[in-house]
Amino acid sequence: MSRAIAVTVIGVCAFAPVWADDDTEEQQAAPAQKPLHDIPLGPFRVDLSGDLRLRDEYQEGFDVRGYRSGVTDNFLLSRIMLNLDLRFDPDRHIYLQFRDAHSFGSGLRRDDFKRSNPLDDVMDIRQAYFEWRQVGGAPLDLKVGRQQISYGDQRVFGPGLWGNTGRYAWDAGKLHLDTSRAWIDLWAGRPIENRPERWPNREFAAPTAFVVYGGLKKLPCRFDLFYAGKFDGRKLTDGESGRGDLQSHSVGFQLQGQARERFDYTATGIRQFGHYGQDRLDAFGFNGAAGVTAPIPWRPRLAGQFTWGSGDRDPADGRHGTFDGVFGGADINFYGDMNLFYWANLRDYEWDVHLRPAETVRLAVEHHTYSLDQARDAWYSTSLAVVRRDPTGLTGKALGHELNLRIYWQPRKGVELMPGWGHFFPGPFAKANGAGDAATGYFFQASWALN
Ligand SMILES: [Ca+2]
Ligand SMILES: [Ca+2]
Repeated sequence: MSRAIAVTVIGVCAFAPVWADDDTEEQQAAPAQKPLHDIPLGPFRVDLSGDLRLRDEYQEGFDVRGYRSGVTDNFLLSRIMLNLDLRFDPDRHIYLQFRDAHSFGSGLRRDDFKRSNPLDDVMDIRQAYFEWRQVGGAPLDLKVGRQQISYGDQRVFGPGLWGNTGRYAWDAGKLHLDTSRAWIDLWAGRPIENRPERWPNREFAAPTAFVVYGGLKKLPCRFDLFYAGKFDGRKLTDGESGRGDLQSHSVGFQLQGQARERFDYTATGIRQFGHYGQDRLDAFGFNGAAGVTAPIPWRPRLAGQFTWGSGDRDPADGRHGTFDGVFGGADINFYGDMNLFYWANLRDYEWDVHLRPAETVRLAVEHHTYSLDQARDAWYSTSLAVVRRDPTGLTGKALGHELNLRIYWQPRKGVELMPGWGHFFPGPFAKANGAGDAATGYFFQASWALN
C-alpha cells in the first residue's frame, strides 16, 4: 500500500472511529463454549462443546424463500451443533463439528428447494479440518478441510448461521500469514451444499473461490482489504449477450471503529468486475453506518445506515450491473429481519434504536426503507432469485419499508432467549407487479450452550 493511501486510512480512522453494535454476537458465539476440556484420548487432548437452538417462526405473506402474497407458514426449527477439538500439541489440531437441523410443521417440502436446503439436514459434518499453526516455527498457519471462513462484520464473507443449516461452509485450503504490521489469508475452495438426503454433504460443482483477505494492524480502527475471485467454467452463466463462464473479481475494503466510547462507524466498499456469461461484469456494493451511544440509563444507541448493491441499468446492453453480495450471509440485521431482500439491485436506508435496559437485556428497533437501484432490474431474494421485475422500468423503484423489533435476554450464562417481530409495508413497485399484500412475521428463539 502506498504511503498516501496509508495516511488517508489513518486519517479516516482517527476522524470517525467506531462500531459498538454487537448484533453479530449470535453468529460469532457458536463454537465458543468448552465445558469438557482437555480430556486425554490416545495421542490427543480433546475439548468437547456444542449448542442447541430452537426457534419458532410464524410467517404471513412470505416464507423462507422470500416475499409471497397469500402464503402463510408456521414451523419450529431445531439445531444441534457438537464440536470436538482434538489437539496433538499446541500447534496442531483436528476440529470436527457435527450439525443436525430439522424443521417441524412447515408447509415447505424437501423438493421445494432445488439446491441447498435451508431448514433440514440430518446430523452432518459441518466442519472437519486439520490446522497447523506456525508451521516450522514460521509465522504461517495452514488449515485444510471443511471449514467456516468469515471476516469482519460478516457482510461480505459470512457463515449465515441465522439460517437453520447455515449458509456458508467451505471445502478449502487456507494459508494465514501474521506479521507485526499486517495479517493476510490466502485460500481457495468451494462452498458446501446442505442436502438432507445426502451424507456427508458435498461441495457445489461451482463456484470456485480464490480469496486474498488481509488486515492492517497498528491502526486506530480495523481496516481490511480483500480480493475475491468467483469462477464457474461450466458455461452455464446466462448473460444478456449469451451463455458462458463466470469470471467475477471483487476488490474491496472494510473498516470499523469507535471514538470516545460513544461514536461508532463502519464502512464497506466493493468493486466487482470480469465476465458474466458473454457480458461484461461491472457492479458495486457499499455499506456505511454511523451510531452514537448516550451515556445515560439504558444506554440508547441511535444509528443510521445505508446499503447499496448496484443494479443493471439496461437489460440489453451486454453489461451485467447486478451486484451479487460476494459470499455474504443474508442474516437478520443486514437487510431486514424477514429476509425479503438481498444486497443486489438494492438501496436500503436504515434507522436503528438500540437499548440496554439491564446488563442481560438488549432491545432493538430497526426501520428499513427499500428501493431498487435500477428500475429495469429485478427485486432479488436472498438466493438471488427474481421476486418481481418490470423490464420497462415504468413502475418505479419504491419497494416498501419494514419495521423490526427484537429483544435479547440472557437469563444466565450460555442461555439466550430472543423474541422478534417484523412487518413489511409494500410500496408502489411491489403492488404494481403482482399481489402486493403486507407481510408479517414473528419468531421466538431459545439457545443453550451445552455443558
Ligand atoms: Ca446432509
Ligand atoms: Ca445490462
